[in-house]
Parts: sequence; structure tokens; C-alpha cells
Amino acid sequence: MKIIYSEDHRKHFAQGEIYGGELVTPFERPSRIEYILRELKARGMTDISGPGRLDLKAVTRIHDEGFVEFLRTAWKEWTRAGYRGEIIATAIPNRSLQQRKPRLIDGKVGYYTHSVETAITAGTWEAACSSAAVALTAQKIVANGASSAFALCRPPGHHAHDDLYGGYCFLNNAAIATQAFRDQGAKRVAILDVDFHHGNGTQDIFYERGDVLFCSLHGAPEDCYPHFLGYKGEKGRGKGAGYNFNYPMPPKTGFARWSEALADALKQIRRYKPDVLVVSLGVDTFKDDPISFFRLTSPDFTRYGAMIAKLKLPTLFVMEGGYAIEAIGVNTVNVLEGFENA
Ligand code: OKP
Ligand code: ZN
Repeated sequence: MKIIYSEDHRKHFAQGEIYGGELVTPFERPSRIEYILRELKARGMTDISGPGRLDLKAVTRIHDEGFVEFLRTAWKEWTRAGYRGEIIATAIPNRSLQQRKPRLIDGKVGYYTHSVETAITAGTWEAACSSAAVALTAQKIVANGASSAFALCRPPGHHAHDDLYGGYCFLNNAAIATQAFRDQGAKRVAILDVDFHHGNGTQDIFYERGDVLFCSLHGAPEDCYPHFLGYKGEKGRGKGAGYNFNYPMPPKTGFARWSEALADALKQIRRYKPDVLVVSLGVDTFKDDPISFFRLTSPDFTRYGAMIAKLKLPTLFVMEGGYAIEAIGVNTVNVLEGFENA
């Protein structure tokens, strides 16, 4: 399997994440990718190359232009305002407040954020662009006929909406790649999001579309982030009605229950008859993940990689979350190997 990776991900390394009222070193940190790379190489998956140049037009097929311009210029505006820390939203236009983009950078930050744990730094824009380029380059490999490819994206993307960042995500890599498949002739694309967290951004982006099926397995919103989307009853709207499947699950969910949900999602995908599959691959379902509550073991990742392979679809894997750093490489490569060896 071809793997695409860019070292530019390192340009995004916030010093602080708001967690339990403290500023802590972000769980989503550069070393995550280094651990995955090391394990790929250790297991002979060495067909690794860099991304092509990012075509911003592919990004604005999914994201709002004002949002993209904000991400590009936020750091410049923030430092020009005299601030010395990283960019963290303070006021967010919730419920009864006006949804109007203010002039002041502080206001713009809130306007374009849904979660304040995520800081923007000097290199965030470049890193987010490199991550999208990684996804698009791997997408092209699959579009050109490869049976699979792995986009080793960082920062992740599935919490990013068309005009909102948050949850460690800025540009929605999986959504951008999905749209690229459509624009290059795929009639139907299925997205399977196996990250522990609900893919709220991806769901929202495709919620009213019938040309993209979205299935997400995740911790129930009553009990975990992103808290405000990911319920079972969210089934799509308008032309998208019937093309959104959520599988929220409670704390301590292990592989028996999780794999039943996966089997159902795979059934929906099979029924949909997509031309291609995009997997939002987060391995924070692991039992020792520090911010999640499922109980998958390392061998379970191999098992479910093989289950996904049974679809026999061209498959693009896009890296999302996973914060048990010591195990992130093994768990990620287990999925890929399980898929390849099935
Ligand atoms: C990004 B991805 C838990 C706080 C969670 C944000 C998590 C973002 C996850 N107490 N904060 O889906 O792995
Ligand atoms: Zn996650």
C-alpha cells in the first residue's frame, strides 16, 4: 500500500490545549506521526512518498472561502493585535447571538470555531495545508486505480465543518478527498469514520447530499466530545435523507459490540454500492487511549482491517486521531495490515 506523508505537519505544534481547566501539552502532537512512521518502516511498509502541491480549489470545494482566508491570515492578524499567546477563542456566537463575522480578530476566531481546546499557532495554516495535500495525493493514487492508499495526515480533519475549526481539526481532509473523488468521476463515495469521536464536521458537510454516504462509530454524545452531534437519529436531510448512519456507543464498549456496529455499517455501505471508500482512521478506540473510553485491543485493529477489506472497494485511509502514543503505530499499522492481508 502506498503511503503519503509530509514532515510539514510539525509546523503545527501548539504549546497549550485547554483540558480540564488547565493549559496542557496538546494530546494531538507531532510525535504521533513519528511513531506511526517508525512502525510502518519496521513492518516493511516503506512505499512512502511526499505530497504534491496543494490545489486550494480542492479545499474550497468543501470549505467556505472566508474561513480559508481566516485560517491563512489569523496568525498575522493576531500578532498584529499585540497578542503574545497562541490563538484561542474566547467568545463564540452560541444560540441567541448574531451569526455575523466581526472585524476584530478576537471576534473572527470565535466566529470560525466550535471548540476552544484547539489553538492556532504560527505554522498551523501551513501544516493544515500539508495535511490536505497528503490526503489529496493519496486520493489521486486510488483514483488512478490503486486498490488502497494511506494518507498519513496531521493535523486531523473530521471535526472541521465547512466554516468551523475545532477538535484539533482545521481542514477536513477526508471530506476534501471525498469531493475530489466525486469531481473526478466517482458517482457515489462512502465514508466510514472509525475514530473514537463522532465525525461531526464530515457529517455536517455531507448531511444534505445523497452522493456521499457517511457512517460513524463513536462514543455517545451524551458522554463525550464532540457532545453536540452524533446521535443515532441523525439520518440526513433533503437529498441526504437516509445517507447518514451514526453508531453511538457507551463507555467500556469492547470489540464484541463495536464490531457488530461495524458489521452493520459495512452492510449499509455494501447496499449503497459506492465506487470508492474513504476511511477516517482514528485509533483512539484503543483501551489505553487517554481521552477516550472504548476498549479495543491491538489485535482487534487487525481484525477490523480485514472486515473492511471484505467490501473489496478501492479504499483511501485518512489518518484522524489516536493519543495512546506508544501504541498508535502498532494499532494503525494493524488496521492497514489486516486490510492488506485479508
Ligand atoms: C480529535 B479526534 C476530552 C476532551 C476532548 C477534544 C478531542 C478531539 C479529538 N475530555 N477534546 O477525533 O481524535
Ligand atoms: Zn478522535
